[in-house]
Amino acid sequence: MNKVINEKDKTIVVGVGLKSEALSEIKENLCELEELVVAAGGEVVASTVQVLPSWNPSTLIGSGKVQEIKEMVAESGAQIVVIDHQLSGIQSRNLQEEIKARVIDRSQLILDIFAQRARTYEGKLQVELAQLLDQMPRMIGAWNDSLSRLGGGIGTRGPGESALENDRRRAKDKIQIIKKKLDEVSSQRAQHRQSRKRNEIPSFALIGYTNSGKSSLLNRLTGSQVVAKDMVFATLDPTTRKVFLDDGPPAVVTDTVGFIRKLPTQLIEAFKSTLEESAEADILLHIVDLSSPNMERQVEVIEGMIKEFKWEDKKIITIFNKFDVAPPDRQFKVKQFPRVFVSALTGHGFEQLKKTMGDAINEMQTEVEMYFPRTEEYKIYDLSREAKITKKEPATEGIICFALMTPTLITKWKDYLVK
Ligand SMILES: Nc1nc2c(ncn2[C@@H]2O[C@H](COP(=O)(O)OP(=O)(O)OP(=O)(O)O)[C@@H](O)[C@H]2O)c(=O)[nH]1
Ligand SMILES: [Mg+2]
Repeated sequence: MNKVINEKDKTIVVGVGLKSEALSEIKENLCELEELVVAAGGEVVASTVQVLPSWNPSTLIGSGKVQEIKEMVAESGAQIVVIDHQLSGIQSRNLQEEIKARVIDRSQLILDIFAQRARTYEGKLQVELAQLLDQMPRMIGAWNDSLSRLGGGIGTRGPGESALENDRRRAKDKIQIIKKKLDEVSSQRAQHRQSRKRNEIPSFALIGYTNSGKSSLLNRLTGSQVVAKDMVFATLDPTTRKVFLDDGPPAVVTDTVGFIRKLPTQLIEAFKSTLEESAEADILLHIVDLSSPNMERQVEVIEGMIKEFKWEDKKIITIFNKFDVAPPDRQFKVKQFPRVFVSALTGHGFEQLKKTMGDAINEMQTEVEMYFPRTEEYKIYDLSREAKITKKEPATEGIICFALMTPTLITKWKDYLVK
């Protein structure tokens, strides 16, 4: 995989937006873009913003701005310019020719970070797929452009066309191969999930904006050592750990990749199998950084994702993290419910968090009455490992048990149910 930004590459970031967008939002996005550059290993040397009435088809931004950036590059010796908007193949090429530096867009930058972070076989495949999916339309753009430059229409063949067509075909083939490999990995993961389901272990998935503290929370909750860093997209590969809640059966918690505004759609498509981990979870834990000045917008992004993935019907607990550094009045402004205020750093609120998680599991269960004849009384021990037994009483030739159970468990133990 080609790295886009190299260590300490001098980078200029360009915020762009249409007049219809709020300037504050364009600037907020630009600050985030700077963080992304740092996460990729680059160094931001300058930034500039342009607000336009409409996009320029050949360079996205206006020609005056292009000249300004060209001068900024010459002055600072920057190697890379990152534009905070999707560029077409033609636009990148034109900008690069004009500015005399490598020009990339937000998607390419995010894909580059993902490429650097991917550790597992599956993660690497997913990133490679996302990069190919990102390149495809850019190739087509360049091809169409070469045709129109020659004044060609239907039936005319441009000189570079067959080479481009070859590249495209090769990329398409590669996409198919990677998708097949990913399907294999994903079916293995599905089997793991299936076996968890058979054993009926309730599952939680952590979702949230990048850097909100998902991994830190997992570590404190389960005593594990997942890498947690003050860095966007520190986590890529899903990690599942067991958690013991005071009241209720043991459960598992999965930590996955974080989300961000304007996440490239190719990435979402490529990371489908990682996202399935969240999709299959019984309960979603939405982690919000209560201390972030952009908290509300970050919540909107995640709630948008929840809608997009059709997860609205899932049970969701909102966890407001970083309570230790949040402005004191913030907690009174949030509307989500059920919710918990915690600090993964200090441990504040974890008792309440575990209680809320335990309650959520218990709510999924109903109390059933079961009868075990004397010859099968030993099975009650197995039952106690899978469900919470609320009452036991002797009956003729056996024992009556009351237990809290999920629908799947009820099916498994149906032979002992008292109708
Ligand atoms: N002050 C404070 N810092 C926290 C808290 N929780 C996490 N952090 C810090 O926030 C940063 C991000 O934490 P992570 O746990 O890596 O966040 P994440 O959501 O897993 O991030 P990605 O995997 O990059 O999406 C780290 O520097 C943590 O130390 C908290 O409760 N209080
Ligand atoms: Mg993480």
